Amino acid sequence: MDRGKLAWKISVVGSGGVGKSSLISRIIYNTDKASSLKSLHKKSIKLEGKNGPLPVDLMLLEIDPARNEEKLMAGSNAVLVVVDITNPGTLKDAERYLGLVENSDSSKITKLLATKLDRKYEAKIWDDELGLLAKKYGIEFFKLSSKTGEGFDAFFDHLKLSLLDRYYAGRKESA
Ligand SMILES: Nc1nc2c(ncn2[C@@H]2O[C@H](COP(=O)(O)OP(=O)(O)OP(=O)(O)O)[C@@H](O)[C@H]2O)c(=O)[nH]1
Ligand SMILES: [Mg+2]
Repeated sequence: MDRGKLAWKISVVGSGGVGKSSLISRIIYNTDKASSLKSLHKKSIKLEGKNGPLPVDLMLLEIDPARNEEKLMAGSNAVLVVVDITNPGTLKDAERYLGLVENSDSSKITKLLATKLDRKYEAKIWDDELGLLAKKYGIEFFKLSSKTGEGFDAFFDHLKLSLLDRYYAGRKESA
């Protein structure tokens, strides 16, 4: 039986300039160079499903809640909240955005991402602060650079596993 291809929406949430577009480019093209001004991007991947390869389209959407875009998060399968390790104000923003996610409809996959890791010598956000915030919301945090790719594969592999787990857990519930 062909149930059609799966499409999962992933919201990339963060304040102006934290690196949302660069992260999406890293996910889609494996470079940090944004190649278009579209706000919705598609990445076709194959996950290692229980019964063989599971093709999925990831729909990536960039959202800046400071511009009142938070409604766009509705229906997301995953939300990636992004902070810029060189900009401490973005951690405060992230805390507010995590609150928005927590209060919205369902139990989405949520991850806290600290970007611009290639500029770690200018970092103004520390691991213990990231750890505390992540713990408060019961989520994991990752550090990565969209520019160099450092830390990206570990994060993306983890995200794919989380999405797969969620998919099979949901099917069990509805069976
Ligand atoms: N060094 C470094 N610079 C980065 C990284 N990610 C993004 N930048 C830079 O940070 C600036 C903002 O990046 P964007 O990806 O446009 O950020 P954004 O969150 O989409 O910005 P808005 O859409 O304007 O809110 C650009 O100059 C990027 O080149 C990174 O991992 N390392
Ligand atoms: Mg952008």
